[in-house]
Amino acid sequence: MPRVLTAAVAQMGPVARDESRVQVIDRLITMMRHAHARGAELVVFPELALTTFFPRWVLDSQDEIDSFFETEMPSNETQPLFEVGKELGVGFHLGYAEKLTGDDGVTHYFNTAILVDQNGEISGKYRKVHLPGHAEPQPGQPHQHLEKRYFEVGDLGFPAFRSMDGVMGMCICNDRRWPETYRVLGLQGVEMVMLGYNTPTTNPFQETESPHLGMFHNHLSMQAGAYQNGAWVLASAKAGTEEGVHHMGGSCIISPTGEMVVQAMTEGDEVIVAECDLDRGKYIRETIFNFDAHRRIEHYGLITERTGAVPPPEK
Ligand code: ING
Repeated sequence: MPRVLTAAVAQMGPVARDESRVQVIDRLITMMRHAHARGAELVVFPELALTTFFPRWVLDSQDEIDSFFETEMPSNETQPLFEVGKELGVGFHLGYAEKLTGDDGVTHYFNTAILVDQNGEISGKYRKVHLPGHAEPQPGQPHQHLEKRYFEVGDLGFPAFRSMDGVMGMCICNDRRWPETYRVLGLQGVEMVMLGYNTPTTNPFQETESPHLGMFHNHLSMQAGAYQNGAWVLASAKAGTEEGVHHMGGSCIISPTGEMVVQAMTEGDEVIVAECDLDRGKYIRETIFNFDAHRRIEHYGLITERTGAVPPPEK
């Protein structure tokens, strides 16, 4: 009996700086209901879905910084999304800014994503590891990219979770560009990777690429990661011009073969859906990317340390 999970990606258009959590949750519930009407049992929402992408600004007031973070999940404002998910039998992935105070009394700030199952229970959590941009404002830039200023590097690794009759993994935005992200999940037998992204098309840390290259690299990274690990990749953008900064769309569902199954057509709130056979990647992981049969870790050297080029062979 095939394990087919009908999954949706719910792309979001811009979230304004002053848009309340209640207003955003209403948008997410509208898209969840639409996805359910199209048969979806899972909905993937973007990175930092509850607020505008605030790392574009220098925020000096700690109170203002904290206003973008959640101190509990679910909270009174986000609880309705969990309730509707349970009512409809729809699980979801949600990205948000997480503030927590540990037992040691130290406060931590993470760029976080959770997986919530069809019973409205949190079945997985991930905290973003690859934080792009800077900790200090860059002079002369139309906007900043200060994720290193506002978030700590995630402390949960790249865990895979058994949920929704499959092996699920998550990553967040810049993580999707790094092959290590997919491989660490692939080594755990992941069958579906969910992620959200906020990708400005101009960035203070790199020359502005022509738009076609931005979208090419976006999809290239994910299609390669999907194929090389035999896993579905479901990617949800926060898109459109948000507080004056354009974010790329291109939300998509990619099969374990690396094929683009469905892609968003707009830069607004848009739901795309696909029937995902969780066994689709099995043949890839058992043949071409059979790690036990073909992967030769002993020949890779210390890939966790930077190594320089070797001198040319003796004549
Ligand atoms: N955003 C971007 C991303 O990795 C970026 C940063 C933009 C990197 C453009 C490279 C090119 O998609 C986040 N939030 O990681």
